[in-house]
Amino acid sequence: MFGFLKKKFSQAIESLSKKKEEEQKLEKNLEKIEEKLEKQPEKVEEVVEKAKALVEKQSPELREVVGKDLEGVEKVAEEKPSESPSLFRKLIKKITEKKLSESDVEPILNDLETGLIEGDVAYEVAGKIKSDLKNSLVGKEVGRGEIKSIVSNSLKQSLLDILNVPILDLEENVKKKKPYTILFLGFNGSGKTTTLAKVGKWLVGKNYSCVFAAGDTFRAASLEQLEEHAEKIKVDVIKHKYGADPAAVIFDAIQHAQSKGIHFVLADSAGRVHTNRDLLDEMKKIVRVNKPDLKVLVIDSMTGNDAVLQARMFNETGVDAVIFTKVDVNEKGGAILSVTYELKKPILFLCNGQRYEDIISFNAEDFVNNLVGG
Ligand SMILES: Nc1nc2c(ncn2[C@@H]2O[C@H](COP(=O)(O)OP(=O)(O)OP(=O)(O)O)[C@@H](O)[C@H]2O)c(=O)[nH]1
Ligand SMILES: [Mg+2]
Repeated sequence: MFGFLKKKFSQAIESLSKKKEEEQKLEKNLEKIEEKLEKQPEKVEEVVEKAKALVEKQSPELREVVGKDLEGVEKVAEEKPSESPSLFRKLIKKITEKKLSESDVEPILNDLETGLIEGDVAYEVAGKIKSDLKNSLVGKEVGRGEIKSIVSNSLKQSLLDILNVPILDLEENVKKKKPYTILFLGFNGSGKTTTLAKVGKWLVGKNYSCVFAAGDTFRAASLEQLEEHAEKIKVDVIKHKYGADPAAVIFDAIQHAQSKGIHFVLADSAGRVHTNRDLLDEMKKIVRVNKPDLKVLVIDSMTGNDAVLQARMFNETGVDAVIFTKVDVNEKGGAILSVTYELKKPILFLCNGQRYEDIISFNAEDFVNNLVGG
């Protein structure tokens, strides 16, 4: 699950850490030879040679800068040997400046941004992650051994910020409103009907009563598909004929639930009618007539960048929460970040398979820890 994004995040953490870790290793080694210089300032020539060799071996890119300074140390040592250790100390500091600089992070963050876009993260969101990281890293003091956790914590914070949306608790909500009607919206094939059945099973498992409303009267076999699930889960289905008005079907289901004291009405809907405009008009009518308590947009997480367009389109009816499906077959995962950033609505569940039990309550921290590690 989300292997692609995980890889991009861990590559960025590794690259950002590597440079600092190398500098810190060099610092440690230089400190050791500095101790020698303090004890025996007359050995300056030997110490400088050793330092040059170390730099050459560990950070050849620093050769030019450090080379000149080391010669400076040697020169001072000839005239005033007592000052050479402090000069050497200054040099170590210069090499291993503890603050992260813009040039340390910029190229790595650019690579991360490109990687995120390849992973279906919308441009705007990838840009936000990049600038969050830059703001929290540049100028930051980094102690030895701290760099990895600093980078990964900054990354986690940025992702949590994107996923910082209200939490939705169906069990709390049904205490206030019964029956509680949930309308499942989304494009054809996104997983509405399967997800509706999973949610039904999940609720029945918690001892809530449910009725299904067969609000997809358009697609061939949609009624049979819903009835099959209802039979397995042992809940009633309210249905009309194919071609009937879905708003009327859902209306009847709500009446049925009211008269029987049922907790939840789970209303299916069509994913495709003649045009997207017709589909939206149909959804708007359902909403107008039935005022569902929760309009849940079901998005196939494999949709890629189109997911944001879908979200915007369905949000014309007012989306209250989102469920992402097929995360079991999704390597990228960017759609979850992009859609949540766009809609700022709760993620009710992630669905990770075709069985009833393949449904996970969403927890932003678990999700982020899974992506970033740790
Ligand atoms: N791997 C995987 N497959 C899923 C998941 N959710 C749904 N599917 C499959 O996706 C396909 C479409 O699911 P449906 O529930 O029929 O989708 P729908 O949105 O109701 O489709 P329409 O009724 O045509 O609009 C089915 O084969 C499901 O088994 C999931 O989380 N993981
Ligand atoms: Mg369906």
